Amino acid sequence: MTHLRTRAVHAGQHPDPATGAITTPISQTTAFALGTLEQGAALFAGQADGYRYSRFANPTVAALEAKLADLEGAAAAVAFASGTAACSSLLLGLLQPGDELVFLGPLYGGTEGLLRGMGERWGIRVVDATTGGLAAALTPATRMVWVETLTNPTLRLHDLAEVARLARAHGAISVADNTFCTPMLARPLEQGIDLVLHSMTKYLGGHGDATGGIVAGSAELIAPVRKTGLGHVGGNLAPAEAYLFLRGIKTLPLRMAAHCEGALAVAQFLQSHPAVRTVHYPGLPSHPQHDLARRQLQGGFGGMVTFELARDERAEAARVLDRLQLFTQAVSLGDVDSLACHPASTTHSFVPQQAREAAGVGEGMIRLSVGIEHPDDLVADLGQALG
Ligand code: 4LM
Repeated sequence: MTHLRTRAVHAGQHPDPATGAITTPISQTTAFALGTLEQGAALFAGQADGYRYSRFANPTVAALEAKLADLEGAAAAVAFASGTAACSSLLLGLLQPGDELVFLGPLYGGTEGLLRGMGERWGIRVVDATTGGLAAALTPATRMVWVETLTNPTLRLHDLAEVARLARAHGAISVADNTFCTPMLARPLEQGIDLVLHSMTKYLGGHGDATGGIVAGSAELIAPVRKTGLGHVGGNLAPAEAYLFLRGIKTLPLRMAAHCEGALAVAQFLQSHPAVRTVHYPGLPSHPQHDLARRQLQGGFGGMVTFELARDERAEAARVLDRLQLFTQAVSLGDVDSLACHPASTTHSFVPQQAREAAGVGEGMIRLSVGIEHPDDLVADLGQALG
C-alpha cells in the first residue's frame, strides 16, 4: 500500500478474526478478561501483550491509532477524547517545571489559552515567538517548539523543515498541529518534525459528529504521552467515537479534494469583491507565502478561507455573517457542511486582545470552513451576504 488514498481505507483495519466482519467492531467494553491470576499479573507488568482496561487501550481505538500512525508515517500514535486533551497530555507527558515552550502563533485560541494558562501554573515558561521569530526565542532551556501547519485563523505557514532543524539544534522537541492540513496536504514528520497532533473533531471525522484528538510520532516520545494522558489524566477516546473516526478517515482523501476545490473557488470570488479588503488563502498567488505553500503542501491548499472586510468593524462582520444561509454560523471546521465564524469574538476570544491584534485577528475578520457543497452555491451565498 503506497498511496495515501488506499491507506486511508485499509491501514489499521482487518476483517475481525472472530466473525469475519469487515467493519472494525466497536469494542464497547470497559474491562477485558485477564485469564488466570498469573496471566493478569504478566499483562499488568508489561510482560505480555493484551487488553486490560479501556482507559489504557481498546481494540477499536487501537485500530484508529494504527491507521493514523500509518497515514502520518509515524511509529506510534495515541488517541484522546478531544484535540485539547491531546495538547494537554503532550505537555504534561513531556515537560517539567523550569522547561521553556516556544510557539509560533497565532494558534487556535484554546491551545494558546492552554499553553499560557498551564505554563503559568506548572512553572513552564511559554514564549510567543510570532513577531520576533523562532531563532531569537530559543534558549538552552527550550524543551518544546509548537506550530500549526496552517495557522488558525490567519492561514499562514511555517517552513517546517527549518522549524525542525532549529528545534533539534537546541535539543527541543518540535510539535506540529496538522489539524487544518491533515496528512493529505502536509507531512510534518517527513520534514523532520518530532510529533504531529490533530483535533480529529475536524477533517479526520469530517461530519461534525465526534470529538477526539490524536498525537503521532516515535515510540519513545509517544510512550510518556500515553502513560500520562491515559493512565494519569484519563483522557481516553471512547470506542464508539473511534469507530466514527475510522469511518470518516476512509473518505478523507475524497473529502479533502472537494474542500480544496470549493475553497479555491470561494477565495477567488472573495478576492474580486469590493466589500473585501484581504483574502487569506495559501492557494492564491497574492498570499505572501504562496511559494512556500506550493513547496510544502501537496494536493491542494486546504478547505479554510479567512477574509477581512474593507470596513474592519464588528458590525460589518455581523451584517455579512447574519445574512449567510448555506454557511452556518458556528465554530469548529472540517465538516462536510460549510461553516462561518467571527474569530475575534469566538475561537480567539481567549487570546489577550494585544496578542490577537498583533497576530492580525481583527474585528472585521471572517473565517470560513468550506464544506463539500457545490462551489457555485457557496459563492452565490457569499455574494448575496456581502451585497
Ligand atoms: C475552532 N478548534 O477553531 P478540540 N488544534 C486546532 C484547532 O483548531 C482546535 C483544537 C486543536 C476549534 C474549535 C472550536 C488547530 C479547535 C482543539 O476542539 O479539543 O477537539 O480541538 O473552531
